[in-house]
Amino acid sequence: MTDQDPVTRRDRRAAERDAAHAAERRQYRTAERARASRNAWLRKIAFGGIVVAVLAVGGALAFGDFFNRPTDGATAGVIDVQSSMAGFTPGEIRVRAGETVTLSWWTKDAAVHLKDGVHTMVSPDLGLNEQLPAESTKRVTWTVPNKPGTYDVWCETCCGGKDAPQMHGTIVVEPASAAIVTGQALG
Ligand SMILES: [Cu+2]
Repeated sequence: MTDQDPVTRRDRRAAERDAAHAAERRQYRTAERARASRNAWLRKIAFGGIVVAVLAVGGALAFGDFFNRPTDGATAGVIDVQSSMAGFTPGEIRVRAGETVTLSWWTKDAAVHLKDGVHTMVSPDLGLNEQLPAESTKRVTWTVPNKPGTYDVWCETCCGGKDAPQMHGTIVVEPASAAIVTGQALG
């Protein structure tokens, strides 16, 4: 065994150095690719987050009244009605002739905006003449007269009262028989 030729040793070291540099470059490229794909991911997540935030804010604005409504533990079969400066929400309710319904009627309006400190719900044809104190919730139990048709209901204690179009709502009384036929059809 003889020592390796110095030239061969130099060549071998040069080759090792090249190989090491090549490996470094490969590692660097791999890391670059990983970082690029991570950044793409983060951009997607950030964009998704913005979309979710926008939807959440929009939803909160749209349904704020709904979620913030003072609850009286309203349950199924109870009709939720809000009175405000915009009138009744919903603007139309449907009931059945002869049935007894419960309205969960509420407002967030302060007394200062309301004549005598109340909103009202007036529909002489339907036997309704109710008062709702400011910032309160009240249950109104009402037996719907057996008079199918479409009726006007209004508030006469704010925002111009009966003369103001926005203070009116609609109550549709559906015939009891139609409801029974529908019920049979649905089995
Ligand atoms: Cu009112």
